[in-house]
Amino acid sequence: MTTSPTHHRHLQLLEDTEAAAIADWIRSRREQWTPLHPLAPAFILGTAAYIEDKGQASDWNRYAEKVATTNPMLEEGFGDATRRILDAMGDAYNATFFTDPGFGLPGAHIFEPSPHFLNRFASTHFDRQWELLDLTGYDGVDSSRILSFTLPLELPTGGGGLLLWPKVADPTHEAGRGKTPPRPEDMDRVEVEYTVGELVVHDGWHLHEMAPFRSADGDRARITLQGHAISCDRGWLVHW
Ligand SMILES: O=C(O)CCC(=O)C(=O)O
Repeated sequence: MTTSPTHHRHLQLLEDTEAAAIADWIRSRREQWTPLHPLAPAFILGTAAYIEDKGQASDWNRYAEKVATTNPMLEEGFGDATRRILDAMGDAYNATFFTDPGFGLPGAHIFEPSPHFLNRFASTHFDRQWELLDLTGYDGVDSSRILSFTLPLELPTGGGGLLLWPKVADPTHEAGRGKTPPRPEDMDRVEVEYTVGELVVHDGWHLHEMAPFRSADGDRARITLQGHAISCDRGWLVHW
């Protein structure tokens, strides 16, 4: 395990063959992928609050309904890997990590090779998904303690990574609810290199962004498992 000034950690989790088997299963569920963009081949599998919930009261019901359908599917496809993520994070942070059937399980981001992804294409953001969830059932929710994690299962030609800045969110900054904070200077930016099967965990209050593709060649996609966690009295509630 390594740490850095941006407080990210790498935790070895899956063998290449295990990661490839999950990526193949995700591909086999293509008809259940949700497109993220009208033109670019970007998709998710699962239910992510940042997509379903734009802060309207009715959005919460839609999120909950979709979670009830997708959670059993994700459990069938890679429930064991999700449990291994929770166990590894539990060991690394010496705490309990748990899921709630009412919240989206960690799901998959899928980006197929395309020139669309050669330039910076993703939002620069802090992870404020927890603001979109109904956390009233939990005591001691501490939004200053959040974590985000990504498990690469397949990486495109040239690899993949995460752009991460030492900049920590100003709690008064209205960066949530779909607004992208202004892009900071790139000078102090770190590019975290992803490795298939190695979980990257970071404090979601550090500004970050998916790194662009380095090549649009080849047929390997960027397929990752993605999730977030927020601290409460019971431990760390994992959600997407
Ligand atoms: O896929 C990645 O590298 C990071 C994704 C991310 O930042 C997010 O889903 O909040």
